Order: sequence, then C-alpha cells, then structure tokens
Amino acid sequence: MAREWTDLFIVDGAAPAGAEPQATAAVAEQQRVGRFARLRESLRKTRQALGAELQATLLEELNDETWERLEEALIYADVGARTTAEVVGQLEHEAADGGIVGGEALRERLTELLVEVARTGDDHIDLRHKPTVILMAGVNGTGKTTTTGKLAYHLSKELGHSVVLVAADTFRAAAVEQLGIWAERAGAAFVRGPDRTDPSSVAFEGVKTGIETGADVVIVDTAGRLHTQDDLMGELSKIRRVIGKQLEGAPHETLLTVDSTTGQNGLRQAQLFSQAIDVTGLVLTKLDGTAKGGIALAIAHDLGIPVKLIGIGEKLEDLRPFEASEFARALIS
Ligand SMILES: Nc1nc2c(ncn2[C@@H]2O[C@H](COP(=O)(O)OP(=O)(O)OP(=O)(O)O)[C@@H](O)[C@H]2O)c(=O)[nH]1
Ligand SMILES: [Mg+2]
Repeated sequence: MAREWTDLFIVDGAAPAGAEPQATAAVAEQQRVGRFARLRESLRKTRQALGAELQATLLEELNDETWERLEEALIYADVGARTTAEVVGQLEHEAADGGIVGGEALRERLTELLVEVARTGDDHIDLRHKPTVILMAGVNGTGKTTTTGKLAYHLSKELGHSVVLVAADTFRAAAVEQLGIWAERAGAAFVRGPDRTDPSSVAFEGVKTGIETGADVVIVDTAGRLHTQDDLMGELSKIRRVIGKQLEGAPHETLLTVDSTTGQNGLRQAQLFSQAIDVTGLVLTKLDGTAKGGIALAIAHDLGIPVKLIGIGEKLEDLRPFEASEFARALIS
C-alpha cells in the first residue's frame, strides 16, 4: 500500500549505521495503515469534492449523463481537461464494450486509470552519488525550504545519512535563519554565505563542504522566483552550472515545488520551469489545504515529469514519497 522512504531512495548496499532499525512485519503493517489513513484524511477536501459527484454518478446506470458528471467531478478536482478527457473517454469506451458493468466496477477502473496516468518516468531519488546533490527550485512560497527541512530530517534521522543544507536563498536574512532552524532539527550541517552574496557562490561552497566532509547528501535551497522572471531563471541556470563545476554530474536531482492550491496555474509554472532548467522531479505541496488535489495526477501526465514527493501538512511527517496507486485510492475510496 503506502510507499516507504526506503522505496523512494536508491542506495548502495546495506542501510547506514545511523538508520533506525527495521520494524517487525506487524508493526510495519500497522504503520502503513496509519499512514494511509493520514493521507486519506489530508486529502479530505479533494475527496469530498470528487466524492459527492462520484457517489451520485456511480449509483446510476452508465449513460451520457454519467460521463458528463464524471468529467465535471474530475475537472473540479483539477485533474485537468486533457487527462479527464482521456480517462473518461477510455471508461466510456470500455463500458460500451461491456467491460465495465455497474458503479463499483466503474469506480475500480477509474482508480486504475488514474494510477496509469500518474505514473511517468523514474520516480526514485538515486543516492548513490557521493555526495548526491539535490537542488530545490520553485515559485515564491511554494514550500522549498519546508520540503528541504523535512527531507533532510527523513534522510538523517530515519535513514542515517549525513546531510548538508545549503542556504542559497541569499535575498532575505530570514530565509537563511529559517533553513538554519531546519538544519538543527534534522541534525544536518549548515552552509550559509554573507548576506546578499551571489547564490551560486554559496551553492559552490556548500557542495565543496559536502565533498570535503564526506557527506551523503547536499540539499541546496534557493530563493523563490517566477518562471516569467528571466534574470532570476538565468540565475538558477547559473547555480546549476556552478554546482556542476564543483562536482561533475551534479546536481543529480532538481526538484520543483508546486503549490497544489494553485491548481492549473501550478501546471503552467511547472511547464515553464522545466523548459528553463532540467527538472527531474516534482514536489506537490499543500495537498492538505485544497480541493484541487487531482493536480498531482494531471501534472505528471501532462508534463511527463514524475511526482516524487507530496506535502500534506506542516509537520515533519507530512512530507511523503508519492505513490500513484495509494494516492488515487485515497482520493476515490
Ligand atoms: N499546509 C501545508 N503547508 C505547507 C506545506 N508545505 C509548506 N507549507 C507552508 O507554506 C509556507 C511557505 O513554505 P516555505 O517552505 O517557506 O516556502 P518557500 O518556497 O521556501 O518560500 P520562499 O523561500 O519565500 O520562496 C510555510 O508556512 C509552510 O509551513 C504543506 O504541505 N502543507
Ligand atoms: Mg524558502
């Protein structure tokens, strides 16, 4: 059911010495069930938006009205016009062929198709580089710093990896402090530069520290920027280049945070960011506060970029590896 952190990360050999011991099968199962319940609860707004329509739709016979109402429900949950048309078209086709009979079968098949559309590309994070460098990017306030902190916490406390956090958001002193607090919480090393320094030089130093201290993972937090600000997008490209000069092949992962409450606008942001820099994965944040959670399914499908992480709240445990099947079931069930 629920995807584990250890399924998200690709590592070499055995778990590092600092990692928490493996839970017994029974305890692990209990934890999985608990996590699914938490995910389901955090997606309540989207589920309600979808659910009311689905409930009414799925009880009736499958006719033109069914397909219309289903389309409306999916569009409302921000699954997106293209994805919705594809999914409903497929359902309609299968129902006409006699492959789907009744509401329960329709619900089951709908879930399956949503899972299919959301699965794209390699959704792992490969940690076999030494160190693995992860660059965080995204529009202002979408959750870069929070995600950086939570990710560092899981890497460090649960998996026993040594982590360096790099404050390459040099515009605001408060941003640097915010990341410093997360670093402390996560037990991660922290690299910062003087105020208003060129962010790429801080990134350069951060990766250097990671190499010199033999760290497993370096996460570089950057300032928020709009995909329309050419100068700032250029700066992001420069940060990437400079990191690559320090360590060949780095950054190994460029994660784009998208605030899911912005719905289709988030899709647009992701499109333009991925044109400017090579985005390797998406982090859909704030899924707990929106009825537009369907965006997680649409965005992966439309852009062909895998969603790797989701944010379902402000607490540490509210960052989770994304698993399409678990997510679709939490929405529809
Ligand atoms: N409810 C909820 N809040 C979140 C989530 N992720 C982040 N937030 C909140 O969103 C706000 C902005 O998060 P930040 O991490 O500071 O965002 P940022 O992208 O670093 O912002 P800038 O650096 O200003 O561009 C904070 O109040 C976070 O607590 C989430 O998954 N759920
Ligand atoms: Mg920030």
